[in-house]
Amino acid sequence: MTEAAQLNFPAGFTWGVSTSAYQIEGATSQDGRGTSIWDTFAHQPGRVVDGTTGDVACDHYHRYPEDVALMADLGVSAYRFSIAWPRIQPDGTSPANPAGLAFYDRLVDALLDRGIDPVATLFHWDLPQALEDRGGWLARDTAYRFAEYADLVARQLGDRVKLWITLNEPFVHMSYGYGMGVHAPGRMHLFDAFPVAHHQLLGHGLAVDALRAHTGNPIGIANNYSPVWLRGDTEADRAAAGAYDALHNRLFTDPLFGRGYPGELALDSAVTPDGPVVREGDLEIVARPIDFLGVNYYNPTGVRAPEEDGPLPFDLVPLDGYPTTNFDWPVAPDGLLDLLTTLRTTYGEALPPIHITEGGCSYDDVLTADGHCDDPERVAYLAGHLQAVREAMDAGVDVRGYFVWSLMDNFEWAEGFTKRFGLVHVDFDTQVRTPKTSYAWYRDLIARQP
Ligand code: GBH
Repeated sequence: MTEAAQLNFPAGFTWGVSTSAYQIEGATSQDGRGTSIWDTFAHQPGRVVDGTTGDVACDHYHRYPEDVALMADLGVSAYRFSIAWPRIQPDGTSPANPAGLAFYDRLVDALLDRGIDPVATLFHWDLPQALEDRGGWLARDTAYRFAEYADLVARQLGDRVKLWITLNEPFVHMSYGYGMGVHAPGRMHLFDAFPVAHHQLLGHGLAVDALRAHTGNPIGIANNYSPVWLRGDTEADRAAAGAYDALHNRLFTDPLFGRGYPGELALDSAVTPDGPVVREGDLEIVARPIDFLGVNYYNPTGVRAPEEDGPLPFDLVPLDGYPTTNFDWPVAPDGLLDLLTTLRTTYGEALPPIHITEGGCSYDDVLTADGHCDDPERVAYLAGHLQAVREAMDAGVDVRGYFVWSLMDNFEWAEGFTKRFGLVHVDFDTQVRTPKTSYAWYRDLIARQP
């Protein structure tokens, strides 16, 4: 294991933590907040493994001063949070709800008071339900509504937000939400979810324009990436790996850098009853220049050709020889090094600076009777992955920051409260926050940097 003492990063490297609105805020019907697709989904029986919802979550909406104090003591230079669209526009189209804007105003000012840079994500999966009722991201109109929402937020927060992120993980929102139906909105369009990809990316590009009108600060997007590790040596295995890479990694990246959609996915001719999905001029909007690429990295994926004829052109296989988290995700820091160097070789000079906007792991963290929570696996995970970032930087990849997922245990989507990713333990009955060993480790690491 890498000791924290060996991890030296250049001055100015951003040390951060990440969260998202629905996972921590609670207060879902307060101060005029509208219903989001996650409220609807989590309240349907059988959707979330432990039957929980984000109604209260970490009660961050009321406890944000305490949470900001925890971040200040941790010594982070930045905090990545998301803004709940239905707090700003309860039905997705209305004029701005002043009480909704006011919450983020208070949060941003509290952060700035403590010298922490606010990093805001506009969309982390909590679409206003009223827009879902009009087709959600399957509808082209949602892209234009997203740009209007971006304008309302940017007018209010402008340059007080130091980094702007349009979308979080559009791949997961498309595949889990609209492809397999395991996330909100719970639709199952496995083979015709592509409009969801294009409309999110179109919304991203339109939002970049809307944000630029109100801020000079950097704008990016947070994609989740998984390096594809070939498991097999036949031509068919290689084709399967290429197909998975195109779908998981390149679908949401190639068009950002002016390459259009990966050819092997044959998406450019996609049509819906409303006409072609990709219209004239769209790809120029999608490719609006961005100032940084947000990279969410958890693990690599083993891929080979399907053993039997099935609906998908690949099989995902476990990676032998790696420890796993309690989510069964492999712990593979070398995957992060691989990913970063691959992004650099694939996109070359077109690749902007990178922020690792998420990285972390869940374990069965136990709070002892005397109030300690020891999580050595998380320390090892973070040390290994930060070492990988350092090596990628030495190899010439321009990485500017790392944001741990997550500041605190929270509502882990379809897993409810059964998966803990935090540096801070949360007791969901009492709302007591207890920093874990990993919090002290990260604090010491940050304190030692120039
Ligand atoms: C992120 O999604 C989200 O942005 C965040 O809200 C969430 O809480 C956090 O991560 C933790 O889940 O190799 O087959 O086991 C992460 C998306 C998709 C990454 C599944 C890991 C592992 C699939 N994840 N993937 S597998």
